[in-house]
Amino acid sequence: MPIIKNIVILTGAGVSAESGIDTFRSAGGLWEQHRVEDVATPEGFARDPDLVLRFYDMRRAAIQTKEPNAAHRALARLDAEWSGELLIVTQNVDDLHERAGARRVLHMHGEHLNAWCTACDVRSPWTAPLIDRPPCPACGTSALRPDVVWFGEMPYRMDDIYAALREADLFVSIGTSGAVYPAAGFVRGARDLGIPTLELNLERSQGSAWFDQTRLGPATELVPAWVDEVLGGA
Ligand code: BV8
Repeated sequence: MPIIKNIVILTGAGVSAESGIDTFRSAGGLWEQHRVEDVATPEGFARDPDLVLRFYDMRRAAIQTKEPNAAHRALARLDAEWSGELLIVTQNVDDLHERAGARRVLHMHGEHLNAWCTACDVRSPWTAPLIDRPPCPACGTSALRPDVVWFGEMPYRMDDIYAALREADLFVSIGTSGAVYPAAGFVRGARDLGIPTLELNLERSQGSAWFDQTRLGPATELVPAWVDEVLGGA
């Protein structure tokens, strides 16, 4: 078994599903209730800002009523006890990784609990609705938008993610369908770098064929067991 020192973990909506946060593509999921192009694109925001602001106000309020689950807690434990490099790259815009205690977390698609001012470019911590066009805490302009990466927009900190992947000895993907790029391409990048890859997911994903190993089941069972294994072997 090769020595594992540096780990990159990619998480998606599936890691927060058991906390009661809707995933995107599951039956009754977010994309069944809303047209992606209407609520998660800059064009949709330009066309109907109220529709988009209400969509994110609803989700921002909802996550504040949810709690981290055993998968979030297990990853927070790994973060606290792992002496090597570790980066939790999440596609999720909720704050459950951090509320579970994880620190080495990178939100590549943004965060619900920030508001981004399109006038002064400042991102401010935000828990309230944006529909009433509140003033930006930094410049006072009413030009706030959700701090999330919409389709067609560049994800955050891609250089940091690729740098961590280049140093990684293991790439693990948890609770993601592998439907959205560039995140869905990380497993192939890891393979090309000769890095072992592991998938933990409820069902096979669009990327399963690219993983060395896939374990199927709920994150609250698979993730604590995997963390025990890794720390047990540490
Ligand atoms: C970009 C924030 C330029 C907003 C999101 C290449 C090929 C084809 C298309 C493209 C391409 N490159 C770019 C594109 C276009 C596009 C794209 O990928 N389109 C898709 C639809 C084909 N990508 C973009 O536009 C991206 N920007 O490309 O910029 C560029 C190019 C190169 C390099 C740099 C930049 C921006 C995409 C980001 C959009 N914003 N979120 C918001 O949240 O509202 S994406 C959003 O959807 C999530 O963040 C996430 O990324 C994605 C949803 O996926 P998942 O999280 O996986 O959720 P899903 O519901 O799909 O699946 C859940 C999984 O969990 C399932 O597998 C299920 O089995 C499992 N599960 C469920 N319950 C459990 C579980 N597992 C374990 N336990 C459980 N209990």
